[in-house]
Amino acid sequence: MTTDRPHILLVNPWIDDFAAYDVWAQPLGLFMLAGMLRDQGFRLSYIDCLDRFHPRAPRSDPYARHGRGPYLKTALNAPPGLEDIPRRYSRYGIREAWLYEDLTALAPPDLILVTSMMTYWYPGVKATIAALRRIFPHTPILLGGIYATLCQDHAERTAGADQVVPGPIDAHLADRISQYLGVGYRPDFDLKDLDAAPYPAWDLRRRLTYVPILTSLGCPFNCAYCASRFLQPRYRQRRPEIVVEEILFWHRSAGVRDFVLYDDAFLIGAETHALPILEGIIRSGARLRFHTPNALHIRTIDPTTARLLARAGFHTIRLGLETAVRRKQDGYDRKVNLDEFVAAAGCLRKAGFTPQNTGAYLLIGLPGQPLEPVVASIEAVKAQGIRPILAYYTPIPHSRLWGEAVAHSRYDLEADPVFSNNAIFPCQPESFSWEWLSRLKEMTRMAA
Ligand code: B12
Ligand code: SF4
Repeated sequence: MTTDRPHILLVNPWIDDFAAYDVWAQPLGLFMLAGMLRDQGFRLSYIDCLDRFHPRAPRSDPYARHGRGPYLKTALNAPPGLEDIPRRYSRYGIREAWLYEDLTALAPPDLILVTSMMTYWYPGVKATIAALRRIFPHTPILLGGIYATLCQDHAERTAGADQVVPGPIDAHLADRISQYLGVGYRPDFDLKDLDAAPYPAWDLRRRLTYVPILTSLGCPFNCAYCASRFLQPRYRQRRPEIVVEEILFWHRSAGVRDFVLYDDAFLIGAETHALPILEGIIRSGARLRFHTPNALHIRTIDPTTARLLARAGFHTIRLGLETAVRRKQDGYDRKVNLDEFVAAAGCLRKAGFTPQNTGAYLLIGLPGQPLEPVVASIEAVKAQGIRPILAYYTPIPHSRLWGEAVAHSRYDLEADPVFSNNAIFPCQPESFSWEWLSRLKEMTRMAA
C-alpha cells in the first residue's frame, strides 16, 4: 500500500432510540466496502460511534453472551411528537467528547463514508455527520446504507451529507468515489460476483468478539412487511466452499469462535448451499458457534438439516414463524404453516436444540392485527418446546404493507421516519395497551 493514496474515513454512526443493544449488530455493508477499497490500496481509518470497547468506556467482558452486550448511553429529549412515550430516549454509543478527541487525532481524510441502518435511527446519523463536519469542514461526506436507501429523499433533505448514495455497491458507487477523490477507482473484480469480492475488513474493528457472515444476498420471498426485495432485488448465493474458507480464515487468523449469519434466506436451496456449508464446517473440525438472529426458514428444516446444524455448532436458532394462526384476510406471507412448524420443531428437538437457545419470532403490532391470534400463537409455539419471541412490527417504506401502515398509524409516518420506531407500536391495534404488552411478554416465559 502506498501512502500517497487517498485516505478514506469510514464511520458507523450513533443510534438514537428508546432502546438499543448490540445484538450482534455490525455494519456489514460498510465493512464490505472497506474490504474492496483497501484491496485497491486506499488508506482507511474507521470510527465506530457504537464501540463497546472504546479505551475510555467502562470495562466489560467482550465474550459475555457470545459477543453481545450493552452500548453506553446518554439521555436525550425524545423527538417532537414522541414526548408522551413512557420510555427514556437516549443516544447509544460513545460519548460525544470521545468522538471529537478521536476525530481530532486522525490525519484529515480525503473522503468520509457514513453508513446507516434502521430508518428511525436517522437522528443519530444526522448528529454524527454534524460532528464530522465540525472537525473536517472541507471533507466530502457520502451517506449510504439502509436508511439512505429506504428514505433517500428524507436523507437528502435532513442528514447533512454531501451526497446520499442509495442501493448496493455497484459501478455507480465506484464512479462517485473516483469523482470525489479525483483518482480512478475501478475494482479489479466483477462487482456482481459475490465470490470474487475481498472479505469485509473486519480487522479494522477494535475487538473481533464475533464476525457476521453473509452466505447469500436478498430473498426469493416477498413478504408484505419486509423490504428485502427492494434492498436487494436479486437473490444470489455464494459458493459453499468460499463461505467455509472465510469462516475458517477469521477463526484461524483472529481466533473468532462466534459467527452470526446475516442471510435473509440461508436454508433456501439447502441441498446445494447450506448443507455443503455445514458439512464443510464439520469436516474442518473447528469448534465454532453460530447464531441466526435474522431467522431461518422453517419449511426447509428436516431431520438431516437439523442434525447438521447441531453438529456444525449452531447455538442460537431463531425461526421466522411470524404467526401460528393464519387468517385468510391477512395474506402477509405464505412462508410456513403450523404443521410445517410442528414438524421442524420436532426435528430440532431431536437434534438436541432446547428452548434456551431456540426461539420463534412472532410479529405483533401489524396494522389491524387483533391480539387474540398473538396469544394463540404464543401457546402453539410453547407447546412445541420452542421459546416465543415477540418481534414488534416496524413499518418500512417500499414494503408492500407500507400504504396500509400509513393509513392505520396514529402518526404521520410519511412525514418523519422516527414515527416508524417499533418501540412505539405505530400501528397498534385498538385493543393494545402497554399493560397488554407486559402481559403478552409474561406469557412468552417458559418454565426453566
Ligand atoms: C442483518 C440484519 C439484522 C441484524 C443486525 C444488523 C445490524 N447491523 O444492525 C439483526 C438480526 C440483529 C437485525 C435486527 C433487526 N432488524 Co434487521 N436486517 C438485517 C438485514 C437482513 C441485512 C442487513 C445487512 O447487513 N445487509 C447486508 C449488507 C451487505 O447490506 P447493507 O447494509 O444494505 O449495505 C449495502 C448498501 O447499503 C451499501 N452501503 C452500506 N453502507 C454504506 C455506506 C456508504 C457511504 C455507501 C456509499 C454504501 C453503503 O453497501 C452494501 C452492499 O451492497 C436487513 C435486510 C436486508 N436484506 O438488507 C434487515 C433490516 C435492516 N432489519 C430490519 C428490522 C425491522 C430489524 C428489527 C427491528 C427486527 C425486529 N422487529 O426486531 C431488528 C432491530 C434490532 C437492532 N439492530 O437493534 C429492517 C429495517 C427496518 C427499518 N425501519 O429500517 C430490514 C430492512 C429488514 C426488513 N424487514 O425489511 N437485523
Ligand atoms: S420476511 Fe424473511 S422470508 Fe419474508 S421477504 Fe423478508 S427476508 Fe424474505
